[in-house]
Order: sequence, then structure tokens, then C-alpha cells
Amino acid sequence: MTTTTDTNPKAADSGASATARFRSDKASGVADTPKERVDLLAGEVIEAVTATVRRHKVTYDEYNALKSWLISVGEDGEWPLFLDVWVEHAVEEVATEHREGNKGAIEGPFYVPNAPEQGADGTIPMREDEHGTELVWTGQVTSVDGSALGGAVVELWHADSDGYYSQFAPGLPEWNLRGTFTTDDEGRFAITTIRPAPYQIPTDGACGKLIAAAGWHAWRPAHLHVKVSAPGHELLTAQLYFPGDEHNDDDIASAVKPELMLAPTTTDSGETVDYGFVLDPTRD
Ligand code: MBD
Ligand code: FE
Repeated sequence: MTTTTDTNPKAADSGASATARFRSDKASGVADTPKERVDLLAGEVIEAVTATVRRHKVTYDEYNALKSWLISVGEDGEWPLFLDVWVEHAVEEVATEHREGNKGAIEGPFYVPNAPEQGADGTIPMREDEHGTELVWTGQVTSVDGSALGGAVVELWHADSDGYYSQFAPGLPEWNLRGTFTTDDEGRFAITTIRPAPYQIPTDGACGKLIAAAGWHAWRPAHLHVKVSAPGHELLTAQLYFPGDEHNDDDIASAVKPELMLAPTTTDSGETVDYGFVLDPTRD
């Protein structure tokens, strides 16, 4: 009998990794949030839930189904996945509504800091036989006043052509398709990678059960994740998409924006595209 672990990652694996990742990088406690805000926000969410119960006459069977499903979200480690797919887009929208520069998009559950540095012009770490069309992506990072931002940092991470992220699915090199690029004196970068595939969120865990029970689909369009930072500027977290993807209009994570489309052209070795970033200066 052969093991299927390398080719069929389980939701519990990627869910547990995403939960551990979140706890080590980002976790802050409710105790850090002012009492007035907790009172307001928790009170309003509870009110919304009980209003749904009354409006739709929710039964005990339905209430118990909810209870057991919520328990399994935690057991499968899928709270980061659930929240990032169905809630983060609204948080991102509120957090960036004042910006004049680049549109952003949600971070999602699979970012890992400190990916290997590749300079201004380099190839993202990938396997020798990495599948997928080569994508050469050039661009310039500027401030909203048009000035070039040399030394800006572009962190790029994305799924492989099977839709798997390194450090969250087993069997992939640690930093596969994760790299850090630093712009030259003119703010320019040139990145070689591969075009990722459309992505289906894990279907064998609690989030997958909800999707199946509701008759939804589990797809996100193909996307590249970036974080772009420069001194004196707000951190930009974004995703880039490709025109024509069948899930651009029904992304399960509601994170596609028309300003975030890459439109590559064909070359002898694959594809190339030019797309730069405009960062907002930090507000005082
Ligand atoms: C992803 O790759 C992703 O980007 C989001 C937002 C949710 C789940 C998986
Ligand atoms: Fe993603």
C-alpha cells in the first residue's frame, strides 16, 4: 500500500499549520481590546445571531448542528481559514479605505515572514521541475507623489500548479514559491516565477462541510500574494489575479478587485507582465 500523504494533503494538516502560524506571528488577546469596544462589537454580533434565530425560527436540530460544526472548526484547526475566507475581506476594506495608492486585498491564512532574499532581479525558490508556465513580472514601487522607492521590499508567496502552499501542505521544499525581493535605486524589481493554478480551499475539513451543506463551491481564482513595504509608508498587502479566470466573479473569499489584474503577454519561454505598486505615506 502506498501512502497518499504527499499527494493528498489533509485539511487537518494545513489547518493545524495555519493555526500554529497565526499563534506565533499575530495572536493578540481580547484583553488588549478596550472594554467599550468588546462590549459594543461582541454585543452586536450576538444580537445579529439571535435576530437570525428569531427571523427564521431556528430549530433545536439546527442549533445543535451549528454547535457541533463550530466545535469541528476548532478541532480541524480551520478558524484561520474560516475567518480569512468569509470575514477578512470586510476588515481589509475598512483598514485601507483611506488609501490613495494601490488597492489591497486580504492576506489569507498562508503567509510566512522572512522568505529567502532574492535581490531586485531574481527567481523565486522553486523545484527544478516546478510545473506551470514561467511568469516574468517586472514593476516599479513608487510613492503616491510619483517618487521611486528604492530599497522597498516585495514579499511574494503563492500556490504551486496543483494549488498547494509550502509549509501548509506536506511534501514541498520549505520555501517553495516564497521569496523576498528588494527594489533597486529606481524602485524596480524583476521576478521570475510560475503562474499558479486556481485554488480550491480544503474540502475535507469543517469549512468543506459547510460549503457542501450549503451547496456553495470552494474555489478561489488563481492568485499571487504580495506584501510591499518601504520606510515611511503603509504596508500594502495585496493579491494579483489573471483576466479570464472562471472564478474572478465568484471568489469564495470575495477578494478580487479590478485594479489587481495582471494581464501577461506570451514570450518564447512563457509569459511576462509589468505591474507596479503605489504606496501611501504613513499618516501621522
Ligand atoms: C488561500 O490561498 C487564500 O488566499 C485565502 C484567502 C483563503 C484560503 C486559501
Ligand atoms: Fe492564497
